[in-house]
Amino acid sequence: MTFEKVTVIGLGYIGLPTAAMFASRKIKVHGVDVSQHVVDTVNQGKVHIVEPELDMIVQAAVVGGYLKASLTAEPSDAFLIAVPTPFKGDNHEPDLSYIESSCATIAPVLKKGDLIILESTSPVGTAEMISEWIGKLRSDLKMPKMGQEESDILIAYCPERVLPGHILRELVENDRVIGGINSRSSLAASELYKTFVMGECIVTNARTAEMVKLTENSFRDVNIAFANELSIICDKLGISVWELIRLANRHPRVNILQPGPGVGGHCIAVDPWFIVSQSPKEAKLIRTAREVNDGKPSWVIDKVKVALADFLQENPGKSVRDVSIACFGLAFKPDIDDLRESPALHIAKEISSVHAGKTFAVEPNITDFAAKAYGKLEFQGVEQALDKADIVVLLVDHKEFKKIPVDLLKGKKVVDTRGIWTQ
Ligand code: SAJ
Repeated sequence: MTFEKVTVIGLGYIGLPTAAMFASRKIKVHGVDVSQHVVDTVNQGKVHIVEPELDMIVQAAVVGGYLKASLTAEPSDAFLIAVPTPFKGDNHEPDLSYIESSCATIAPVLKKGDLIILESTSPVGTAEMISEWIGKLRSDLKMPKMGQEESDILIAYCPERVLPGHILRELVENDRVIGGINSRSSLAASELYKTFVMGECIVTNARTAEMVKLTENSFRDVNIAFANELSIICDKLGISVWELIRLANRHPRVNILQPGPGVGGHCIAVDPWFIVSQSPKEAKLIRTAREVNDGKPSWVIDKVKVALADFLQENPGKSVRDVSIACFGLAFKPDIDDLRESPALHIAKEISSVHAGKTFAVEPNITDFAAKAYGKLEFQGVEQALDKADIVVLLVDHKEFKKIPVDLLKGKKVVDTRGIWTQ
């Protein structure tokens, strides 16, 4: 199968870099997004997200005439869907409305032989739902079914697995899991990815590929929950969790992850719920891990309250209003500016809303503070915050914070959720 033109639906953290990779291999790419701002930005050869080197490759693709964007789809040989799949409601059910509307966008321009690839993290069975949704809109096309080779349209689920901050390298180097509804779909999707993927393209069926993606992120969530639970137990027992993990990891078959203030981002804090909502009775461990990680921010806030009470007891002349608390880091992980589902942001905002004195926030990766709502938080640089704060709360292990000499923390109460100052 030859691919002269590919349409990418959703020009976000995954869709845009993937579109740019195809374009860099001289495949014509048509990008589609619901946001006029995103469409305009891409057509100017610019990017609307922070990701190393993405700006250069997008600019080259647009200037070379290989990438353009619009609000609507155009006839193509392949359609790649990379739209968000958040969860909704108290039961954390996956919200597939963006995928369904992507199907409505591409249905009118589909023709016999076209390939549809879904990259969005999705519950098991979503590729088959795409087949049904499009089948209802295009009764003239024979849509694929699991176990049947004959179809006019090919559909595969191929999860993205790249790490934000390393997306362009990982897009090329990572192995890809390719899950076609039938084997012709898998073969076609494999051929398309091989235009830029240097890793192995491993073929399976759509359902297994969907579960692989959910499993990868749940594996990490469960392992982080183990570390977070240990940190709470160790705190109670007066043991340094950092030393404990270092020592336990000397065992050749033990590899414990690091505790923190909770789990953030749009993937690991979300995807395990897709397994839980589909198999609520069976997914006991996965649900508990989510609950442990989601409960960690409240535990950190309680630690800050204890630090405040201790400080006031040691400084009887002072009232709560006189005490300044500095929160170091707001992003969901080190050295990025991404605030999505960030436990650090949640903790800092919560402290600022309940604390009668000043609450400072230090976030070296964000400069445009005015553009976002941060409650009562007051932004400060590293030095000013250290100078003014009585209580210091380390929430993200950004490189700038690792350099702070521990001497500068003398006389302050420290709540270090990452173990960079207090090992
Ligand atoms: N975290 C810890 N302790 C650790 C490791 C991570 O508390 O030892 C926290 C981080 O601080 C952060 C959260 O977990 O709040 C998630 O960070 P991460 O670096 O583990 O993962 P993400 O969300 O940036 O990217 C993940 C990756 N998945 C896996 O590693 C299995 C990435 O490969 C996926 O492509 C991405 O999710 C996705 O899009 O699904």
